[in-house]
Amino acid sequence: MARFENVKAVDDRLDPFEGLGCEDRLKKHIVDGIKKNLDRHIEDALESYEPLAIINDILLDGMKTVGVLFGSGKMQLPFVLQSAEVMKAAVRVLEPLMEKVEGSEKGSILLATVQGDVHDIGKNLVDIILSNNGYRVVNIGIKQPINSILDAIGPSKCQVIGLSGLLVKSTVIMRENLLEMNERGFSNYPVILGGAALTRAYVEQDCQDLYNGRVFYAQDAFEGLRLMEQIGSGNYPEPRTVAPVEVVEEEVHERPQDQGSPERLPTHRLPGSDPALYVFDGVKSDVQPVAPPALPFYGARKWTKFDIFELYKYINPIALFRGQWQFKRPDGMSQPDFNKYIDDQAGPIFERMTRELASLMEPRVAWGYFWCASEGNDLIIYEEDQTTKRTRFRFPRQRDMRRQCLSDFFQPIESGIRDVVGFHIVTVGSKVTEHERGLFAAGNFQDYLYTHGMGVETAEALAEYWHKQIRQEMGFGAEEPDDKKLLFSAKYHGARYSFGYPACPNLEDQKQLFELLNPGDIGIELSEEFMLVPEQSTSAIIVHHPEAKYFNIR
Ligand code: B1M
Repeated sequence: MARFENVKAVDDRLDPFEGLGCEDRLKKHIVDGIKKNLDRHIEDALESYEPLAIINDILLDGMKTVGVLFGSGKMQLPFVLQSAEVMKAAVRVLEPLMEKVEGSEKGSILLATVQGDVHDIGKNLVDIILSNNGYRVVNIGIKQPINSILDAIGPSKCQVIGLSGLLVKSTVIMRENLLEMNERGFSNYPVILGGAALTRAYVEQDCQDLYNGRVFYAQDAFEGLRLMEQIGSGNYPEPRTVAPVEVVEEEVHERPQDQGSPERLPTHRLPGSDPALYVFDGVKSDVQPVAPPALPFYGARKWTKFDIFELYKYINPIALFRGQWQFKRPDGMSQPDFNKYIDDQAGPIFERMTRELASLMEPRVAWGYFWCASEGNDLIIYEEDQTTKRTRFRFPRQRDMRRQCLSDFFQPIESGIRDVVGFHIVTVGSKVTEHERGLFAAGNFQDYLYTHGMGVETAEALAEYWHKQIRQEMGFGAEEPDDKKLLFSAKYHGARYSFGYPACPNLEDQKQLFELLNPGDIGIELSEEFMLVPEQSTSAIIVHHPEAKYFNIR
């Protein structure tokens, strides 16, 4: 913690490098993330050292200290990224002075997010950490089919293949990729797999069992770094020396998207993937449908006029500061001290970001209300005449516990009553994502993380804000909690379920959703893999039933 105090307390009039030798000065630049006077101090060091020695022996030593501080909980991720920025800036100065020395890198990895998966940030964090710790990284981007990866690996001259992916489906794709690598004779490449839907057991047991080469699991970027070191030295654990790990069943939190640490989904049994869960066997849950609210209007509408600063008030600080920006409570720090620490550290960054990004946020919403009725596991959507069937969603039913299924929250078809269901799709547009990409490319890693987090959580905030609007339109405004904290833990009337989450796991259902809401008008498209474009967008089915809460499907 002394480190952070120093960062804040630096007095520009004093020279923090006073009295230090050239090596310690450069290390201090790296560890404390100070860019000022870096060029001058590099010039001084060049009088005694070759550029390559400055990188390998001094700067990388500084990065090693950064890794140790991070690993022991004494440095937070944003400051690690600040150090990486300084490292990159230093290398930029030194590289033109160096002959390209073969083998000067510690190792090399080709990084890709797998086919159908648009998630960039996890892979890019791995890129930042590895490339600023002496590894050569060839980052070929998102949505990469195995063909492109294997086409690129030879020319890239990389030693390791790193695959990233956040979607549950990506875990299956990774498995298929490994099989294809076996078949095509690429299993001499060690593979590192990372991403929130993976489990260690799945990678180190299931995937290792089928891959002829070695495959490793990295829970985070630093584990990726450790693995690269182990692979480089040939000093890694033999396969299957890991103790059998019990299959981790999916945990569903009240608001899964608000949890700081990724929930681990079971990868060999995807939630809701068993066709039997969709076949209605006549046994419903004990949920009793309630009288529907008055239909606010039939069909879809759009809204684009927002006060961005009003929306920012709906950002869940825990999700942003701890989940996205990854501020973690250091060992031994009390919760109240940590709360204060977060306020002091992250609060001013948040203020800055809200201003800087205001003009890049383009909040837009498509939402609507439709007549509906349930039939077994299905939810039938009707035309305005309440009689003509328009479309039908089919949801999985829990095989145990309360045997819940989303359709149970609605009036059954045989009641003759037409119930009301809401849907929405919200986006903050693509400008913020483009800006984020620019920051990554320019090596502004800390702001890259901050901006990405702001984009993500502003999209979530917009969904929260609009769900509140929907509750009001449905007539539940009087029941709103006063405290935003209760809003963030979904303590309000009804629930919003995002497609792709356990109760409605099929991303394909978004096709029907698009037919209902037609969000193309506000610039939201559905990709071939049923992902929403722009990236910072989210969709949901809004259920008015007072008992509707998140539940899991096994
Ligand atoms: Co959504 N989302 N989301 N989401 N989201 C997930 C991915 C999901 C797993 C949540 C869940 O179900 N529990 C789920 C996918 C499930 C599935 O596949 N069916 C999901 C869904 C369903 C969706 C939507 C479809 C929901 C909807 O609107 N209907 C929708 C889709 C959006 C779209 O199509 N454009 C959606 C929307 C959103 C938000 C916009 C609200 C937001 C931003 C998404 C974005 O970034 N574009 C969001 C968020 C925030 C999440 C979760 C909660 C967090 C993702 C994140 O930012 N992680 C996520 C659940 C989760 O992960 N807990 C979820 C932080 C990031 C730094 O971590 O990428 O894992 P990560 O990288 C880490 C490690 O994993 C590791 O190191 C990194 C750094 O430490 N690592 C590697 C990663 N790759 C590695 C490679 C390595 C080594 C380590 O070596 C090669």
